[in-house]
Amino acid sequence: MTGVLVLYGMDISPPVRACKLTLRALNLDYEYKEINLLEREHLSEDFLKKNPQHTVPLLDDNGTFIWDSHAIVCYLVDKYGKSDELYPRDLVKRARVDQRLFFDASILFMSLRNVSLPYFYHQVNVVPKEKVDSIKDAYGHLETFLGDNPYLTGSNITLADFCCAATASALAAVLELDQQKYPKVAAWLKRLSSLPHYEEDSSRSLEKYINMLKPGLKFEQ
Ligand SMILES: N[C@@H](CCC(=O)N[C@@H](CS)C(=O)NCC(=O)O)C(=O)O
Repeated sequence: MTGVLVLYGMDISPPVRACKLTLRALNLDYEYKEINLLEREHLSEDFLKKNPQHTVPLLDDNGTFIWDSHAIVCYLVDKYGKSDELYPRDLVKRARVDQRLFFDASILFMSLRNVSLPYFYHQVNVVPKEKVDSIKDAYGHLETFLGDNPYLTGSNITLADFCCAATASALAAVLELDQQKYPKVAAWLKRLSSLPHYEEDSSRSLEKYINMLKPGLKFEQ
């Protein structure tokens, strides 16, 4: 049953891009509703009823509301995937994907949000050194996770790649990826960018995001 899925998002948001990539990979039709965070539309009574945590992305599947991109993408594969390739049912394989998803939620994305949220909502444009260091650490972990594999958990693309790549690519708004230091991360991001429709679902919004954040930031020495 498709067609009843509604994704609420803001196009520049990294976790929204991860959901769009997943919906595309599953070949699902959905309605997209833009929520302008800068206009505080996520704090409206109507949106708060759907998601009291007031974050995007938010999925409405026929009246069931799910938020947090990681919960959304896992739900989509479990419910609508024709195979379990993107989110394996095998417990050990799934645990590896989950580890990377939780890494994205708790480490990778937070290293970005800790800079972007103060900037967009409180006009804090000076980035302290420790916040830049946390981004370097996050890039380093991704480099290690990749090892000799083309994707984050091995030879197949999974939800871990969609979620982590959506965030990792956006980190360039704060700290450009050093290709000499993190060659595997650079090659992995390039590999993902050749997915069909990646431009439409991800690259254009990414460019917009970087242009909104990067020029305004200053760095503590
Ligand atoms: N872990 C969440 C993070 C969601 C998140 O922080 N989204 C940002 C936009 S990128 C947002 O909605 N910010 C508004 C707010 O937190 O009030 C996810 O993966 O969905």
